[in-house]
Amino acid sequence: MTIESIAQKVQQGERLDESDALALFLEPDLLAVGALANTVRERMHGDRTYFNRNMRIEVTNVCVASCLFCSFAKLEEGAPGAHTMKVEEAWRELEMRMDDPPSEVHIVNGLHPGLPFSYYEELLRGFKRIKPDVHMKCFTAVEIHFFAQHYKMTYAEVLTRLREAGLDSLPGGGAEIFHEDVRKRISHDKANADEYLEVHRVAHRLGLRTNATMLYGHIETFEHRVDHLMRLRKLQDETGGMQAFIPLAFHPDGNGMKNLPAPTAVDDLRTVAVSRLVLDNVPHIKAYWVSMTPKIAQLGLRFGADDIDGTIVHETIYHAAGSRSPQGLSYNELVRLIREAGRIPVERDTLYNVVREHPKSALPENAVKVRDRKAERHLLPVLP
Ligand code: V47
Repeated sequence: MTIESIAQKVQQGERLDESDALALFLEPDLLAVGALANTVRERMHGDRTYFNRNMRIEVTNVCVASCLFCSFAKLEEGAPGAHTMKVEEAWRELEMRMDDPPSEVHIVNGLHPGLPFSYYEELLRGFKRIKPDVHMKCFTAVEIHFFAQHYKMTYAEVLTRLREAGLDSLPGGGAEIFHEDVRKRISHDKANADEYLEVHRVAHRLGLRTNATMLYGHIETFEHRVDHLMRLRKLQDETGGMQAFIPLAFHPDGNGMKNLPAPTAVDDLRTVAVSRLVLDNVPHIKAYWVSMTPKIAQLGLRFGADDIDGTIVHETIYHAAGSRSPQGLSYNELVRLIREAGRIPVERDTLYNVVREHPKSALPENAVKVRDRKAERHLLPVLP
């Protein structure tokens, strides 16, 4: 497979196969791969680039699984650093932000063996009491699988009960690398690939949207990445329920693979680009600024990504693993990153309904450079 023959397929809107995908990972000309992905991205979204006002909460880091890449989990309650919030503490995180409220609360947790199922139902209900229109994007497929086993329910029962309590969609975490040769080494004691995909299948059948991820840049090969993308594309052909794909760059600090280097910028950008080209049926590709850094994520907007995630406010999982990205970005910082990439910033809700579309470049850049929150508030009304 040559880049020219792949380019021809892309121009004709033809689907890429495994050997094309592998060739893209091996192609030395990164910019050629990026340009192809950019063509597809602009065909799908033009210059529009999505972001949202969201916040991350991890209510517990107690986890019975022992994933090799995780720097966040503690095996049991009472271990140094283990923490489980009371539901009131978690609600407080949103209450404190009600002067500038997020439209989405994104919750990912450890697999806690000692909490009753009612804890999660109460958690969701409380958030909706505080802000009835907040979108609750909570619990990875791995957590849903754990709930089903632990509380002896089917996936459909777990999802239905959580939806009745306020769950709106599932985040994409927990996918890691699907291939058994890798999965058995990095996360052997949680949902396997088929189980992860089946949870998403059931969620889609129930009308819930989901995201999907891939944790790359550790012990996996490019063949494993291709296999991962192909399994997701197959599921999406079947259900169409996936909204966004998020490649997650491995962070080595403080975990069982700390001797490995983190992926390079070239690998980050290439992985975004190949994801865009292979996942032709997934509407959105996210350059997640926490995992790639805001600077590489910004470049990702020219390599196939059309989304940069959101304000986040306070991220824990990547910061435990050595991320030097900020904990959160302000609304105006996101607008600026997108604008300076020559794109149109579009504030969205979790389901990609447009909240506010900003003009491509309306303010002198030094006006949006101001980081001070008070100063930003002063500037906000100026934005058309
Ligand atoms: O499932 C954990 C990953 C995920 C490390 O759905 C690590 O919109 C790198 O899934 N290095 C949680 N990655 C985050 C996640 C996510 C993020 C942003 C948006 C969305 C979405 C989902 O983080 C975990 C795991 O795959 N992770 N440790 C690490 N050391």
